[in-house]
Amino acid sequence: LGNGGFTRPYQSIASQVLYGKWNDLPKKVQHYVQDNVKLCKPDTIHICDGSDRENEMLLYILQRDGMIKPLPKMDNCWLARTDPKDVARVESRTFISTENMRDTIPVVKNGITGTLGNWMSPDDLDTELNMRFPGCMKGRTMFVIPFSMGPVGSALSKIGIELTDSAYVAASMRIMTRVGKKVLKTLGNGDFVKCLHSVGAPYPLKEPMVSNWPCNPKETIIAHLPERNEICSYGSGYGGNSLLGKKCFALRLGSILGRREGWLAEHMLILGIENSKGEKKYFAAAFPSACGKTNLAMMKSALPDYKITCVGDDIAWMRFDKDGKLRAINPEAGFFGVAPGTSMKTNPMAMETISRNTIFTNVAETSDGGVFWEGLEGEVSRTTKIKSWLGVEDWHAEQGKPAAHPNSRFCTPAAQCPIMDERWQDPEGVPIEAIIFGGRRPEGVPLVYEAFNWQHGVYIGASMRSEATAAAEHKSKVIMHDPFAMRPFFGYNFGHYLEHWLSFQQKQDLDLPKIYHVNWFRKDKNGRFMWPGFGENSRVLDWIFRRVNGEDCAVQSAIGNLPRKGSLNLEGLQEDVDMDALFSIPKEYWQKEVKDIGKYFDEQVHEDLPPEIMKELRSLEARVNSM
Ligand code: GTP
Ligand code: SPV
Ligand code: MN
Repeated sequence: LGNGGFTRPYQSIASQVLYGKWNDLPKKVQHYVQDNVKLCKPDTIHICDGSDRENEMLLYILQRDGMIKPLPKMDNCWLARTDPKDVARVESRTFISTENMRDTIPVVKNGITGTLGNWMSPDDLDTELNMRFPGCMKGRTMFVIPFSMGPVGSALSKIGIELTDSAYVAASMRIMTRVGKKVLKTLGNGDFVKCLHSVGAPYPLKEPMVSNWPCNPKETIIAHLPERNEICSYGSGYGGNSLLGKKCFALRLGSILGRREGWLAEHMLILGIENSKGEKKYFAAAFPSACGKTNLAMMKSALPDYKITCVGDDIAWMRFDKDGKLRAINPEAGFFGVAPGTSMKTNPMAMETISRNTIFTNVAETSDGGVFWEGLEGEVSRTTKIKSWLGVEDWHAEQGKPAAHPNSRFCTPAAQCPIMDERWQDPEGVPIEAIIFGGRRPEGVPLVYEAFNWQHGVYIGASMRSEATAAAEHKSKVIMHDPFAMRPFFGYNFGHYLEHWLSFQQKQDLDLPKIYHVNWFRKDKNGRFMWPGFGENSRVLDWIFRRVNGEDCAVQSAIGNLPRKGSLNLEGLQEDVDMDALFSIPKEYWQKEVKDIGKYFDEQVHEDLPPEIMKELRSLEARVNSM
């Protein structure tokens, strides 16, 4: 083995293991590690066991390397600042590689650039990976992370092994997933999803690090090989690019498995809602990145009649059980949530959750050792000094740049959330009675409407659009198509995904959930939100709850069923809301909407679009035209 020009005698792999026991690894895992040690050439190996001692060690290493610092005002909380070039998911560098292109992306109309995923041939991907991975971990430790998506041992759960050269990833995976010995025991010599990750900065470094954050933005690639059950991610240490259990496994590979095995892997929160009579339901909701899932999942209801509980805030794995009920589990064990906008006023449950054992990334810090971001202005004293995420010492809003990066995040254990649902780790999952779609729609789209039936609901999911956010590299606030909030996360051809969703209406005896669309983000002429949002969204959940119970409180409109006048409970609403404006459906706007959606389907999904979806679009068009 090369070692700075000197040769040293052959080292057995077991002797490279500085933490953990090589012989504790099942044979299949040993082979996977061995192959990649040979390829990536790390100096040492750490086999994660999920223990507290290990956590202390990871935090020690991260501090020693200047990647995190303690936040003394809080309890076991840490601040990481990344290289400013590595702050979000990189969709343009995210690929799915299959033999057959059409398995992965729809065949687009002639001359059009596809926007529903990036495909690469296995040969081309091999070339790309071979340019990057050989020797990529030189001078670093390889962490071997056995993790379970879903409660360990649940029939709905799945196991992965992530190999990474980032202690930040190892520490974050411990929060976001279930890690350690129990997972290995459950796995035995079974198959697992192979997840290889490197920050792409071997020693000696080619370029100096920024903020002590190793990464390689020029060479970043996030690759999925569903036919080999593999994920290879290189060059980024950031969230969705590096915590491979999350978007790469639970959504992209998960959606492929789901189609094959008859279930659904979705970018959805799961919440429980219980009224004062003790009647309880569970809803799932898909909003695009940075569009309100975490906030809805742990909201404090403004209606005193309801109690909300949280099952999950980002991903749902759902399967119809033998009684035809749709059951959902949250495959994660933590929240990787957007920091800006989180406050005691908007999301007190999140504030309580993140007060301890939390890793913050790219937020600002206060002179008394706490955290700060946009939205916390009212919750720090005027004498506190703020240091921005970029390290500007005496930060002031007047300087024109945000204190925290708009996609700054907290990584925190779900178990700490005061309103976790008592069944959030139930291996059977919870029964879903309503599915809610939504997005940031500044214009034209009412607060809530209901699908006429399952097929219409699938159409509504397919036609979702939303203003771009900072969760990925998109720059301006354009309205993007984001079907099912899954555009960046589809593991396979979106046309086939639609067929999969539609297939459930053909099956006998399924209790298909009702489907809704919500929009908390409609704006008035002055650019202000028309609806107060957050806890007040419970008023919409209440209406949905009553609809699911069969209450006659809706009226038909061209786009779906709307709350009958007076049926939305507005008791105690502090703000003056122009309900007529909030629920208006401007005919011209919707005529244009129908046209845009038609063009999108025709260009992007083209021959892969199921005829049922086109039929729904045509019916909508006819209803809008006769408004
Ligand atoms: P990802 O983690 O990226 O998938 O995002 P998410 O869907 O979980 O979004 P999140 O709940 O973190 O909200 C994103 C941003 O939207 C935050 O800044 C919130 O404060 C803001 N937000 C959430 N809900 C509402 C709402 O009801 N009204 C308004 N005006 N803003 C909201
Ligand atoms: C999202 O972008 O939808 C997230 C954050 O939840 S990330 O983990 O980076 O994907
Ligand atoms: Mn998300």
